[in-house]
Order: sequence, then C-alpha cells, then structure tokens
Amino acid sequence: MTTPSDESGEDVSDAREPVAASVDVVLPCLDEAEALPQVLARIPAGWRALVVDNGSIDGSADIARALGASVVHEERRGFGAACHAGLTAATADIVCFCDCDASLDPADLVPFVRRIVAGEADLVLGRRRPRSRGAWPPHARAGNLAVTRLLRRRSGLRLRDLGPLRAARREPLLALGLSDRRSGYPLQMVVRAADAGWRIAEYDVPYRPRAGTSKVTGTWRGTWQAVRDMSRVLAEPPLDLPAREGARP
Ligand SMILES: Nc1nc2c(ncn2[C@@H]2O[C@H](COP(=O)(O)OP(=O)(O)OP(=O)(O)O)[C@@H](O)[C@H]2O)c(=O)[nH]1
Ligand SMILES: [Mg+2]
Repeated sequence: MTTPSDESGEDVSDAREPVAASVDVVLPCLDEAEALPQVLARIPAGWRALVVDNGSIDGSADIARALGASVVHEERRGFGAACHAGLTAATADIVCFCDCDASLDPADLVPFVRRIVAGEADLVLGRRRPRSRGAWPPHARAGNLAVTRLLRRRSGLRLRDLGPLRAARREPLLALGLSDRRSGYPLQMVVRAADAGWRIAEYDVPYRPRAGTSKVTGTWRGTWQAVRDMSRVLAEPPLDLPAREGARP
C-alpha cells in the first residue's frame, strides 16, 4: 500500500497527540543499561513498556524496573526469543516493538498506532532513515535491501526496509504462529502477515547510532546468522493462515 512517508525522511501526516488505545511496547533487551533511561523516557504517556530481559549481566532488568517498566525474563538467547516472550506477555489490544539500544525513538510509534486504531493498516513498520554516518553500516543496509527485494519476489510486497520499529494488534499477531526465535523473527512476521492478506504500511523514522556495544549488525557473526535465519524464513512455503477480516480470498 502507499506509505505516508516522503523522501525527506520526515513523517508528514500525524501529530504526536495521545491515542485512545491500550498499547504495550515490547523492548527486547540484552545488556542495554546505557540506553534504557533514554528509551524508557520516550515511551508515550499511558503506554506500558515491557522490557524483555534476555539474560543481561549489566543490571538492565533492575534499571528497567526502577524506571517503572514491566520486566519479562527470557533466558533463551535470540532477538526473536525476546520479542516473542514480550508478545506472549503483552495484554494490550495493540503491541509495538522497539529496539532497546536508543537507535530508535518509541515516540515515533504514535502515528503507527493511530493508523492501526483507525483500521487503515494491520501492520505498520518504521523505515529507518539514518541520521548520521555510522548509524547503519553499509553492509547492513545492503543486506536489508537484498532481503526486501527477495520479499517482493516472494510476497509481492514493496517495502523499503524491514525495520524493528513496528505496531499491530496483539491477537492477530499471535495467530500468525511465529516460530523463528533469532534474527528471522521480524521478516517472518512480515512474510506471514502478507500471506494472511494484511495491509502493511511503512513510515519513515530517524535511525541513530546505538548506545552501548553492538551485538548483531556490527559483528560478522551476527550478520552471518541474520543472513542464514532470513534465508530460512524466505524458503518457508506459505502457511494456511487465518485471513484478515475483510481480506479478499
Ligand atoms: N542480538 C540480540 N539482541 C537481543 C537479544 N535479546 C535481546 N536483544 C535486543 O534486541 C535489540 C536489537 O538488537 P541489536 O543488538 O540492536 O541488533 P542490531 O540493531 O541489528 O545491531 P547492533 O545495534 O549493531 O547491535 C536490542 O535492544 C538488543 O538488546 C539477543 O539474544 N540477541
Ligand atoms: Mg541496534
């Protein structure tokens, strides 16, 4: 579907006013003590921050709790394991996802949620627009672009990013039966949503250099694992998923 983002990278359609909806923001967190205060300070008023502590050893869980977040523990390593534990623990009508490394701003989720509440989209994704050199290394951008092309071939979706900032309704998300527990999780969410006929929208969002130490994109091991996980997801045959209400057969 067409997107409300423009080439300048600015969000052009929605003011940041409060939205009348119950919203949980899932924040996968592995040793993000440095970033947590900034990230939690940016959660929109009335929304719940669900920090999924993935076995951190830098006190992230205590910091998150002290700052008023709900903390979920997931001992199994992996980005997908953390995201899915958060989704399972969530209770709100709408669930958002945001990395917990201060590269993304949870306040940017407000227009995403507004779109879902208005019934105009089923899944809203943030298209990352780097704000400085070093925010998004060239190999990561190239890999991401390659995956969006493969996704287009597989599902007909014309996305420009597979960003981790996203929003959707909780129950349909659970019904997608996501099974990846590593770096393929965000891609699997989009692939299965497309298979189920969801309307998927993209918004431009600023992307900044992360606080703290890089775990995936800045490491060869993390990048290699992400490529393998995503290739596996793209090779999955379409599942017989419950169609979105109102979707054409
Ligand atoms: N990689 C990884 N990230 C996890 C895990 N559990 C939670 N996370 C969090 O998931 C979010 C995304 O991971 P990042 O390490 O930022 O991944 P990335 O943005 O691709 O790469 P870098 O920012 O360069 O590390 C961060 O908030 C992590 O703390 C895990 O087991 N592995
Ligand atoms: Mg990051």
